[in-house]
Amino acid sequence: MTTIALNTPDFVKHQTIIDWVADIAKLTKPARIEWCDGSQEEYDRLIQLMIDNGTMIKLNQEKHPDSYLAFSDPSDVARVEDRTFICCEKEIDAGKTNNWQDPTKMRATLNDKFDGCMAGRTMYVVPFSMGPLGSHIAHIGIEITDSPYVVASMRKMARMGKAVYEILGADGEFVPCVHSVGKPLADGEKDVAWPCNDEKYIVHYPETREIWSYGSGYGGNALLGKKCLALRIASVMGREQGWLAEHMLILGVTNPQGKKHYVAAAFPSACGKTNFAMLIPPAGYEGWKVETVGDDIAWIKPSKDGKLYAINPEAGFFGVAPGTNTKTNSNCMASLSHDVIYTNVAVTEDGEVWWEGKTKEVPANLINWKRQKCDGSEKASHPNARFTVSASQCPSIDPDWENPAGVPISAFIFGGRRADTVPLISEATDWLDGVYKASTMGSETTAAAVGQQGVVRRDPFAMLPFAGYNMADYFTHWLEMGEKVGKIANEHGNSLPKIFNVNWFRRDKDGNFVWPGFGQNMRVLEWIINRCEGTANAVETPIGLVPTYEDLNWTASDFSKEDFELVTYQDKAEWEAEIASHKELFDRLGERMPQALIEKQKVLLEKIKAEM
Ligand code: TSX
Ligand code: MN
Repeated sequence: MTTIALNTPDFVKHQTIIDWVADIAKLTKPARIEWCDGSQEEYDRLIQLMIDNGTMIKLNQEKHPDSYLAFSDPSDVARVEDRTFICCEKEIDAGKTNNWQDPTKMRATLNDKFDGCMAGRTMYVVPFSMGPLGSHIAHIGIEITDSPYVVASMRKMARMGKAVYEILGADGEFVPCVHSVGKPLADGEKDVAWPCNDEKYIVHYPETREIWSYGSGYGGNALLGKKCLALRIASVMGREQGWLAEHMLILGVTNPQGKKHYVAAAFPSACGKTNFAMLIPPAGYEGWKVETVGDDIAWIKPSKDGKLYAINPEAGFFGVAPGTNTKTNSNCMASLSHDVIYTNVAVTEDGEVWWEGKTKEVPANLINWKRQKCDGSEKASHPNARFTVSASQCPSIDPDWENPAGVPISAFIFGGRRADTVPLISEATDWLDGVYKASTMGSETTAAAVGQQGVVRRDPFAMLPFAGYNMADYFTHWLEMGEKVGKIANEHGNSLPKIFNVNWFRRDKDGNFVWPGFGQNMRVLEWIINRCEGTANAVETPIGLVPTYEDLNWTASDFSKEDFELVTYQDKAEWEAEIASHKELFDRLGERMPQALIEKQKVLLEKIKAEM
């Protein structure tokens, strides 16, 4: 058995990394090693390689300059939650909502799976920073992968390249990430267009801060900087070090007087996070500006004077294509004007991309995401089809989106997709009330037929699939952050961000949405920032502070007081059932549930019974 040459380039001076790469090569036995430098030349070469291999096609270069379309294996199209593991020493530290496995046992399994798994392939070493290079809030990772698709995507989604090694120096800290599609090639064996393995493992070691991913090439499983590092591992680091790693978009709102506020918002999937992050103010909001810092993840650190500063650890958008159009998100559509990697959308005969909801008309002679001619019997694009694009291409990108100091957060917004019960907007009375609202967040499954009520799935803080530790401990961390940072803030004349709960998705008896949503959400956003400024009114109700019809700005709107009633009414029976179901959630989350939230549930139920 010959050992392959490491060929360590001059720009890598970090012996721990060199030794680790050598160890992984010894285990996975690739045909060659390539240390990525993040250059355009490298990107172009890998794209050409994937075109030659049949992984992707080049799109119509007049309509889509420098853009490409990859087709995945039909079985490798989404995150695999049941194959996602948190391997800490004690099971209780992973909690009821994570798949736990004994770290020693998992190491044996992984050693077996990764043994020779890169045979016949190139092993790429990908250096990346989550967050602006050198930011005190940023963290560095190195991903070893045998997928050129991962390398090309990481270049858009993270700050990738040899400059990362300059920051690391000889002994800087990094999160080691190992990824393989799990499809070794025998001598002379021809590769397939999208190699992957039926058996998948997405493994996190919170204690040693390692990530191991096997069997999938899909973004959420394979771009390890995103969900694995920036959420699961970072949430553990944040708890230890006193900061927050959150599944939140970040946007800035500037009023006509030039006063700017940043808000961070958490929504479960299928609630339009990317659309909200790129909101365009409607008619009547001339002079207002909404700018985008991030659409998926926020890392939030307290400053010495008790303010919370957030960065977007990502450098790009890995967004769901279906449903995106110039009406729902024209900033996003403009971001896609060039340099995009699409995955699993459909393509027209002249090389233009198409997905459900892009245009009203379905183009003739489409090739669907399974590379077959469309006959109308199946969707042309996969419902989870994606675009991967650099955030710098977004017309609404915030001037401070790469500020290493982050942006100060005035408010947190939590929301879900609820046909009933939850009003358009409410404000928490204090931090504990806000943490309660976020921890009991729910969203309806969207597979339900129109008009039919979906099933509510609880998704605390929209973090259920992404917290790298016990969800109950995560609530405690939020409560403790409130206490510690709140105290420091008070000492400096500052205050904690206010916390709000929104629901854009309420329906009437016939199943029609009663709130127009999209740009109209600006009216809610204005009330939120005016509440932060102290210039907007609210009335107290058993479930929090709410605006009256008169408290919202209806300039250039025909939304009536009766319409407003439909999106804001509070139904006593619905709320009694709602609060009762919160107890089921808390019981499910186990013995580490903070007492303050358990008490809050009881108090709320009594309050609703007495006052609603
Ligand atoms: O993204 C959405 N947002 C947030 C926008 C800033 N969506 C799309 C969700 C799927 C990803 C919404 N859908 C929103 C919303 O506020 N609201 C709705 C529901 C809705 C859908 C259609 C209409 C009104 C409401 N009206 C017409 O189609 C004419
Ligand atoms: Mn997400």
